[in-house]
Amino acid sequence: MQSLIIVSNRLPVTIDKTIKKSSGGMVSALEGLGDKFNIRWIGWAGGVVEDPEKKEEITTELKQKFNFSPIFLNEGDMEDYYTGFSNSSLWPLLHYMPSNVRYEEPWFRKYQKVNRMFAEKVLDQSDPDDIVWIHDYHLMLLPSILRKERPDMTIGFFLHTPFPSYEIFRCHPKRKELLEGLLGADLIGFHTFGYLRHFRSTVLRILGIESEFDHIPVENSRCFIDVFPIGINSKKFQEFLDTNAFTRRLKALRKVYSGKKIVLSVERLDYTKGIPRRLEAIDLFLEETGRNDVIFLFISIPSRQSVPEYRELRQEVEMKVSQINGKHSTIGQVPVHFFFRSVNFEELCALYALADAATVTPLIDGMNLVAKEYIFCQKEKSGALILSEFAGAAQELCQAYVVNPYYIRQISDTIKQALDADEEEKRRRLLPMKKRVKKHDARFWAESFLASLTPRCQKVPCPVQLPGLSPEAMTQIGHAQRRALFLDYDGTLAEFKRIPENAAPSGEVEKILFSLSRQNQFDVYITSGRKREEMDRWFSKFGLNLIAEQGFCYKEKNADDWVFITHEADLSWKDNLRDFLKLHTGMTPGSFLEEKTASFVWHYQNADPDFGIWKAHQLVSELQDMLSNLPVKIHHAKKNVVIASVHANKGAMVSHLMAMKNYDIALCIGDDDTDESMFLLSDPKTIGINVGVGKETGADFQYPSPKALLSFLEKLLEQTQT
Ligand code: GDG
Repeated sequence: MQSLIIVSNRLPVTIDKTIKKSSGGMVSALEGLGDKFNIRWIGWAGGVVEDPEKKEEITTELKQKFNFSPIFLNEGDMEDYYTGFSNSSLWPLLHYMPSNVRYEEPWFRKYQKVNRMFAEKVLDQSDPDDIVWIHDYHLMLLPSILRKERPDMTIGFFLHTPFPSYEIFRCHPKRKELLEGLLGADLIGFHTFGYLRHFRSTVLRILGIESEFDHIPVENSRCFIDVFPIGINSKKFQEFLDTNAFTRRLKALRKVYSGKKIVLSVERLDYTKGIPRRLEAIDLFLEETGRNDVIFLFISIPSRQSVPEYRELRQEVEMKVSQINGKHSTIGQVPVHFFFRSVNFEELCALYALADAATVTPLIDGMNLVAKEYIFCQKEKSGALILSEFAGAAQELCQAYVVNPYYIRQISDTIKQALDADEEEKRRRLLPMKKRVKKHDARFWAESFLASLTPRCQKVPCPVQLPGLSPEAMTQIGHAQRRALFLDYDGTLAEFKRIPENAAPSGEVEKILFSLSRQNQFDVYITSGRKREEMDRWFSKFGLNLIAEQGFCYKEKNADDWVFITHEADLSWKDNLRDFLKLHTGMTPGSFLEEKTASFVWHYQNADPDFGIWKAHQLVSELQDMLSNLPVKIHHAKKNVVIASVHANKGAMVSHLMAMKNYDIALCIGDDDTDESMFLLSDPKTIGINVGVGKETGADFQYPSPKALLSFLEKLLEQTQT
């Protein structure tokens, strides 16, 4: 059976005198998958255990009882990795609260260290074919650490919190490292499309990687992104709702609160949950309605009390509760019942079933399971769910009473509306939500995530539309006497660089260029859009033929001078266009204009990515109108727009040289729009090879990346050697 390794910050256990399994949604969702997978779970056991014997004991028991493998953190790890980096830095960042974000350098070092500890454990506990599913913001570096060690590993990552907009995420000092860490996964799951959308735009703006609609290209592979809203452990709730114990408990609670309307709040005491504003709304409600038959029941679970913001929040909330009660209590009626503790599962179910309304008004929340659990537990009556539009759950529970958690009057009015609504109205809202919550439960969530993860990770190194060079083409090349190789540079031989000057040949590229200069099987032409001077500066040392300015001129390897393809090109359009292009450049900060003998190139790789592409489309559309009757071609290439004389054409130059030199075969290799003129030549003696993925091309064959092309070239030289 296939093994599934779940990795999360905490193991779902409480270790006291005995070890007990705790039962969150995730535990039960995964338990249900036991028939499909052999499940192992890796995570922190909680607390600090120093004694090696005790560690050994816990490890053995966890393994035997539950197939869990514990990570042990020391005091320092706990403070820096958990309380510090995870809860005081990442949590507020991911929840749009940059003013609460604190950052200390040692915290990140510990976060790296603990992520590595998790990686070691995963590597130690897994076989190459296992599936690894990592959970949440505590382990954002883990996917890439694992990927480095095991390039073929199947790795999924699910983020349980929101992913904020780029403007927020960019505030974090380690934004780049965090994103790079995540991109080691094969699949990243989010609760909502909004979070996915923010993630894509953040990756574009911080890492400069443009994503496809469903994946982000990463080196030679793809990191898929998709939406999987988590659900509740419906089986467990249903089982309890069907018992007599539940009926008894509900009856008892009804007796206690007889004659009262109950409005319930259940959450960890966290500043994301919108508790102070909700209390203000309650204050307003009580003031305006004067009702003394409504009880607001707060179950506030103590959380992260070692973080100062949480201690302050507790004080603020307790103060507000006492003010409201001081103001609105009457004999026999205290409006806010505040419990700073958790209740057991049975009590929780009974409270859900009892409450006439639930107020779930977080300022922001990844999903919020309480909202779904409340809906599920409505059995005999129809309770009203008052739900923040900023909880992920609001995307699914559209029939709830949706409120803006910052709009106190609206919350107050909605409580009134919900309590006054008749049974039919409440049922009309409840039933479709109940149906959805029941069907899309935690098991459904886990199954759909894994169903997406497994087929996508078939270890295909890189997706290409076209195959690499065929054996027949290789034979054709082998038989040819006079062979030419037209080789584009940027994006083909060398990876595309944000700053064009930084793409000078080095390392592997330099090595292959020297190999090409030493061989005599092919006449090699470096076929670029770059200027003549730059070509001379970068390539003269290799002793190769050069073609510059998109095919407008060439220089043979031993020659001193450049030869132009024609002296009759009409270039007068350039004078009319120059000022227009300069104006366009000025209006697009970060862009720049390059002028060549027979062309202009407007580069926007350093402009704001969205604005740059928008201005490029605008430019192309305006130029098409302006230049329609002139001998000019417009190419929207990679992060640039080329406006070139029709004579600056790589295809035309290839034809010219083929005829002049009588080649029997020519391999034309390139990656962008300006190379298509070579691929579209109808001469059967040319073979087109495109470098890239997912793009329409007229080439015959394809390699996914410059790296893949370099290996192909090495092989080509070997195989054509006589
Ligand atoms: C994170 C994201 C996302 C609460 N009080 C008691 C109690 N609970 C249980 C509830 C519910 C769970 O705790 C709380 O889940 P939430 O989803 O509301 O919130 P977080 O813990 O912050 O979870 C969140 C979630 O991950 C899943 O992806 O929805 O957005 O922040 O299941 O029932 N359980 C018991 N007693 C209590 O007093 N027994």
